[in-house]
Amino acid sequence: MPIPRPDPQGARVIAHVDLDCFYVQVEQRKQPELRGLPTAVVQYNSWKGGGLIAVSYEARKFGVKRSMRGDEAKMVCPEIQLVQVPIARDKADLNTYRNAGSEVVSILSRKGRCERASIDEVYLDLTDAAELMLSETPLEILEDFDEDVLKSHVLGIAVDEDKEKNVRGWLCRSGADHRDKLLACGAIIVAKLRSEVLKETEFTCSAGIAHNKMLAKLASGMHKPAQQTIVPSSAVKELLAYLPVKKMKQLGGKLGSSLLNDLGVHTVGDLLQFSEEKLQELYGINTGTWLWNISRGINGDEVEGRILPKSHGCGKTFPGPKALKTTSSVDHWLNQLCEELSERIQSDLDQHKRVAQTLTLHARAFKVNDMESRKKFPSKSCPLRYGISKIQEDAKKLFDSGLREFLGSESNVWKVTSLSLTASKLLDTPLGTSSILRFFQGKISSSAASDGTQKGIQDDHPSASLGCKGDIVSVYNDGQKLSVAEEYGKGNDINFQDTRVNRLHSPNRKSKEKGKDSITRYFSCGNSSSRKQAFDGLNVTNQQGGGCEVDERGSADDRTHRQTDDSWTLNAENVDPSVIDELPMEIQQEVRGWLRSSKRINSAKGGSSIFHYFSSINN
Ligand code: DCP
Repeated sequence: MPIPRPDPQGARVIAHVDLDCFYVQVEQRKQPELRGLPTAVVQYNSWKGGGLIAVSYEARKFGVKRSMRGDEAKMVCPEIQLVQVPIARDKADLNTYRNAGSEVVSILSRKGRCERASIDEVYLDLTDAAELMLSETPLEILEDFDEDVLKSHVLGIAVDEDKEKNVRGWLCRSGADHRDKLLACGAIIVAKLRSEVLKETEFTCSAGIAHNKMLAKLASGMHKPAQQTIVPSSAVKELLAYLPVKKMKQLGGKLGSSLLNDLGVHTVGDLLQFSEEKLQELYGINTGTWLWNISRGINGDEVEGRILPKSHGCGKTFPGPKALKTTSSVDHWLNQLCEELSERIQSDLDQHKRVAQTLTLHARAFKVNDMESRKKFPSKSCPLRYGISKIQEDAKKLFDSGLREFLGSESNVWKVTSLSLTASKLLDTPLGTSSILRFFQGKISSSAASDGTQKGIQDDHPSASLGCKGDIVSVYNDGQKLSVAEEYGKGNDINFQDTRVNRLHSPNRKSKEKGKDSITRYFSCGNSSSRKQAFDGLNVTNQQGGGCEVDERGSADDRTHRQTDDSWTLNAENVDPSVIDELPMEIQQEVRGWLRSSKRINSAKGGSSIFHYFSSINN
């Protein structure tokens, strides 16, 4: 349901930047001989030449469209170059495109808050940069405008033969109000960013510059490729008066159809005839107000400072005769998807220090003897455990659980036409915890190897078990439970634990100073569950921790830990800084950073505790 947000006070400058025929540009960069030629990227599917997913502007001139298949495109444009998406694990591999999108994002984010909205779209909040530019350079005196700026389309100004002169006049007219001046600065900034993107990545992009996200997004698609469009406030009414409702984000579906069929509303501007109360009466308070707002170009959505994806997903469709009919074929594909997902979340962890919390399985299926059934295959989620085999195991459980629910008591023959997996709830890890992990794992790996526990070491990959917690039980949608013993890999626990304790108590480590050996006891104390509680206590202030001392004064220091029943409390803010002194310098800095950020971490709901990083040791 759309959420109405009033425009914030004070003018904003928001840009929406969208790469042109993105996958085609990526392929043309790989094969420069394709530049300038009609080109399309086709899906991994040989049927009728494969489905087109991206079409170059040269090919569009011949009438080639994304909805066509390769064979059809060749009929319309015989010289079209068809490039197949890269393939890995028998399915499309979009990594090249994701990485290319990231290159662009890193350039665009130089000038303001940046939100990556999709693989090739970005919102920018350029308000501060525009205000700064305006305060330093009055536009009226600007003479040297970049060619790209003068080629901007400014909605509402005359488009005659001397368009560039008109644009120049609009950009630096003396009577402009502050809002328009800010937009003019925004246009200059965006043109510069676009030319940097071209220079550094060889990709062209188009942009919309307006006072809010909604208008910027509408504008970016108005003039493509490699152009930009500015929406001054004075042009909003006319823009919306002619904008078909279905073109507006969130009006493409049922709501847009209802406006069209029930109210006879064809354009967004047609909504102006309805009062806010009437729209609320018809569509509810939120949607009613949202409709009233958008018809006036009001949209207060913030540009979220997010340049990384919110989740990682991978899927595969099995159309027509390719539908999966056996659990073994489902298992095969789930394994493939899990491998890809595992690689991606691991790379996110390595590069961005983010941990995914939730694994979700979506599937589309039908019952062979009951084709009329409208019952959908239910999506299932569980806490995400790192490591390919764990993800595979969990994905299968999710599928089985979904299938049981989908079939109910009937014993029916089924077919699966799509499978997808998503890793979501990506939380920032406390600063530096991954190098703490590396530190401990380095020790454990080498020791364990000499102990002949190679098998455990392999399972003990840095990715293993991050994110799994004691509360994993009962999280399955259908109440199915995972054994906690299984989660904590009981079998290997003792070896690893002992190894770690021994290493930390190495004779090289002197603990003469007060508090110096306390953290070793902190890590070595008790069994794995008490250690877990101790770390949880560190991470979530006021939570109950494990039965071990934190520092030498700990037993007497009620501020630092308290014993209640058989559990302990540790407030991160009360950790004696001298305790940290005994750690290697690299770790010291990061633990301090982590303690500083503990407030932020505390606000994240379960699953982000430092214990997750150490729990892998026990698997
Ligand atoms: N894409 C896809 N399947 C779709 C739509 C898009 O795989 N049904 C991929 C290929 C596109 C990329 O996403 O290149 C970006 O999609 P856009 O809708 O932004 O379209 P393009 O960038 O290809 O073209 P345009 O210049 O019109 O934005």
